[in-house]
Amino acid sequence: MSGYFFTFEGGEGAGKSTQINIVGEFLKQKGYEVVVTREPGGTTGSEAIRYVLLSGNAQKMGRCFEAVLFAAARIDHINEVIAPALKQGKIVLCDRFIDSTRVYQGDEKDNNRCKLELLEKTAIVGYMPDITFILDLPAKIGMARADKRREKTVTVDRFEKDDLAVQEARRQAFLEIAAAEPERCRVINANRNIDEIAKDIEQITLNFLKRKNDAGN
Ligand code: T5A
Repeated sequence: MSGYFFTFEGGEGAGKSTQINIVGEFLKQKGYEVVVTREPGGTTGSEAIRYVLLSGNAQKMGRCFEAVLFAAARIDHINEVIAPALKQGKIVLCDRFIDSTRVYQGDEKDNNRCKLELLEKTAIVGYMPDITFILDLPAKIGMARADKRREKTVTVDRFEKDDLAVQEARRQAFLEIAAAEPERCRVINANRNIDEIAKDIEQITLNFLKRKNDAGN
């Protein structure tokens, strides 16, 4: 038996963590076994890499170096958390995955696209998400939400420091991925209240699971 793999993507403060927790609880109440996890992170080794990346310590080594670190964290995360959970028939909900690498570590001129594609294939060994929810909202609103959330924590991470134009370009890059892969990606208007967004995601998730159930897999 194999489970299902849903990822949540979008810019800073788009509401991914908020929605993943709501949908996770919703699915548990429906009787599904659910694993909620995140990238970079999800294992001891990957959380250590997360610290190196988000503190900005790897920034001076360049985008390629950072991309390799994200991929290394992903390999460990897949081996230790995602693959075992899917093999046990669980639903895995992951906060960020391959699309974040494509968007954040890709450069504006797509110079390193081939390298990133190769790195992605090597890291995920076929573990593609069944559905990717792309939470879309203007970068300015997302950054304001992230600023508000941060009041409860402490520091701005390496990628949150990038200016509004960079954050808005990332939003467009996520939308381009969604347009290129409509089977996998669902764009969710995240510029609404939390409950409205959750209802959409829950409906899409239930429809998917029903289709799979009806098809006998
Ligand atoms: N990264 C990651 C890469 O560069 N490459 C990669 O391959 C990967 C995997 C991760 C960073 O690493 C980069 C991208 C990131 O910069 P992170 O801390 O995990 O760092 O960053 P985010 O995922 O961006 O986390 P955020 O917390 O900033 O964003 P979320 O999870 O999208 O937002 P959330 O749910 O925490 O909400 C933020 C605030 O808004 C409120 C929440 O209550 C919270 O206070 N909120 C809403 N307010 C109004 N209306 C709504 N609908 C709301 N939804 C949430």
